Amino acid sequence: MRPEIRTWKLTEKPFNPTHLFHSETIFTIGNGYLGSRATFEEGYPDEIAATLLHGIFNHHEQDLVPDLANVPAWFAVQITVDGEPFRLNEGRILGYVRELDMKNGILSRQVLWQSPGGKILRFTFERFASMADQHILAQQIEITALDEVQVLDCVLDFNTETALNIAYTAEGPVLVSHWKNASITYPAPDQSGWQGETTQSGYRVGILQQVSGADFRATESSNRPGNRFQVSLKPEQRVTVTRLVGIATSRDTKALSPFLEEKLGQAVEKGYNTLKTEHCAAWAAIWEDMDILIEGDEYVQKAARFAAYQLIIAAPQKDERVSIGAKTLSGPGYKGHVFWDTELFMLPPFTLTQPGIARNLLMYRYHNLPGARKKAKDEGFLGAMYPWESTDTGEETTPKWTLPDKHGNRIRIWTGDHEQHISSDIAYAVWQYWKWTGDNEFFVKHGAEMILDTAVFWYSRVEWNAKKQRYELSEQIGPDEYHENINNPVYTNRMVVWHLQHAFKTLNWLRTNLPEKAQALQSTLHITDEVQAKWQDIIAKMYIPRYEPLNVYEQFDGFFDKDEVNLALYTPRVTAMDVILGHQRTNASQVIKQADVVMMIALLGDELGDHEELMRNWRVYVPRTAHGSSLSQAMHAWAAARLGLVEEAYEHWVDAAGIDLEDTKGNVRDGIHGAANGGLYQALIFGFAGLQLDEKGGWKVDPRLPAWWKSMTFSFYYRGEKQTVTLKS
Ligand code: IFM
Repeated sequence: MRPEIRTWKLTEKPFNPTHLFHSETIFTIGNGYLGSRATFEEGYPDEIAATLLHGIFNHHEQDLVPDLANVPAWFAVQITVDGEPFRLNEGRILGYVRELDMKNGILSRQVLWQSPGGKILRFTFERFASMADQHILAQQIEITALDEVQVLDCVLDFNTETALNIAYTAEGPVLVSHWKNASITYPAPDQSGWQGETTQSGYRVGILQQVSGADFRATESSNRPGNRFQVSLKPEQRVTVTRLVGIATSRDTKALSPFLEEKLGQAVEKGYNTLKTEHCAAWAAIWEDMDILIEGDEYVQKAARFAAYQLIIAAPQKDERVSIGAKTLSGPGYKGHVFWDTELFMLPPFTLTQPGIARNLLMYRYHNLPGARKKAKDEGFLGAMYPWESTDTGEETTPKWTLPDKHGNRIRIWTGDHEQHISSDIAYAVWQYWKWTGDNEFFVKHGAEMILDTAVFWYSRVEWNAKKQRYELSEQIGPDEYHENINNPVYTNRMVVWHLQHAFKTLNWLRTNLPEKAQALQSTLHITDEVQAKWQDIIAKMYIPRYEPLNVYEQFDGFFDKDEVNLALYTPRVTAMDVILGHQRTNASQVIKQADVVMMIALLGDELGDHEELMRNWRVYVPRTAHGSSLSQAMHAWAAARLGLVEEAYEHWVDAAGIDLEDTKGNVRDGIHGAANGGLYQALIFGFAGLQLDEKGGWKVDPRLPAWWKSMTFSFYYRGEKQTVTLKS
């Protein structure tokens, strides 16, 4: 295969049952409305079959927190060949290839299989979630008999048995269903449908299918509605069947059934091939803006496309009430909850290339200001304090406890209480979006309010240390979550200063351009003279910890008093350092979970100091960082590239790419690491290419490309105008 084609494809060949969970995740398809894991059509007992729709959260009574409710597998197929089920663990696999065509968002599998009874058949499965119409799913199955088959029996049904989630109960994980009032319909011999309602939140989801290509009849099953056909096949005879599915929720329409019928009717009228052509055209338009071309490095090229692919399939194109969970829509990890992963990792690539999507993601936070205000109020503060984990209500949904270990011990999770930097992270994303897009309409109506009300929160949150004449923050968690309930995390304290500086810039811009709006916001958000005076004071007197013996920022108060651990001795390592050392010992050590001071370097760069200063910090913090979070290495790649450490940057970038592609952390089964992929994209654009806004109100690049890259080409939008840059090394 030519490299150009190879870099667009993920290929699994031969079948590798030990990698099933990994492959199920990385071969996920989606269209920004839903994500559907690449589990096999015929289904296997241990698979994690998940089709997840944005916004369909439900809080199961047995669980600690809400979850994205898994809907039935829409692509399920039960095939029997002369009475013997087609299964990869029975008979013989004579040939196998699974492929994800990332250019076109199409998943396919070909299997040459011999039944236990000796019949050889060739199966081709293909499916996609239409990027042209988010309510349409499509599948085509081709079965060729190489021996005579008396009865080929095929059932194309909805596997409702897969529509289960894992609930983390006090007794341990159990499988639960989020559905009630399920109804099944068979509108015609070649149609069937399923609808269900989530038990607590009351969302309705419906799927309706039409199958063609054979003489179908309804299965009439009460738990696996579908349609079936039977044929006899002579050697080399082939049967091709097509399934088109309409899918929608009560979030889309009040009249679910008519909506589904209309959608499906339109799809049937177009037919599979036209739908596929439209789907591919929609993908082509996205790649026009989002593809990064890297000549001279096939691995990076493919990994960059993989990262962008995973972001694209998870990003809501039309919905501003949902956002992207940490594990995208590709698995059950973190229950679909939204963290800072979105604003600082996944969103910026869209700010540059698909501003409409970035706007949707920011609007999700805008619509959830009431949840953030509630959280601030509940904790005795003013303004808006965004939750660490967020779902559809915008309220704090971080679980308070981990699952019990084998001795029944649970650990308190403090992030929902103390990881407060997220409010400034969101403000940072709003500001960057505004600066790159020039979307004044968004900024005036929504963005300014988010920046200002979160700044009001900090006004009420910071603590004045009269003895030391400075503002401080106690009981915090910075990006490095190995150290909980610490004081003065430098990342947070410094981001607060950045935040308040930009609250003033926001107010000043409004005062100059829309004085009435400035006035209105000041009045509704209670930004009095006293508040502004204190903001000024905080900017001037916020404590930014330094560690003088090394002349560097101090990650938090007392960080260097903790035990030093030589991380080099703990390599090679697949187990996270907090698991190796245990929770308490890690807490008592200088082992850092993820980019923290380095994260600050990536975001604020030379605002923090000159090259020497940043290098000193880099040299101190990198050897102490265990990369226990997938968010870490891409930020290191970005920061290293800016520091001119190109080879180190490259190593970090490739390690970050391996998190999903090679499953180096061993947890891809739970879903894609959305932040790692967003970080990879940013490390290429902001790190290696050095794209940045310049002081004169334009943009500039400052490339630091690895010597073996022949060129790097990418596009982005600056104030509505598309820019394309080619850099040569
Ligand atoms: O938001 C992250 C955090 O920074 C590290 N732990 C996992 C979270 C979700 O990805």
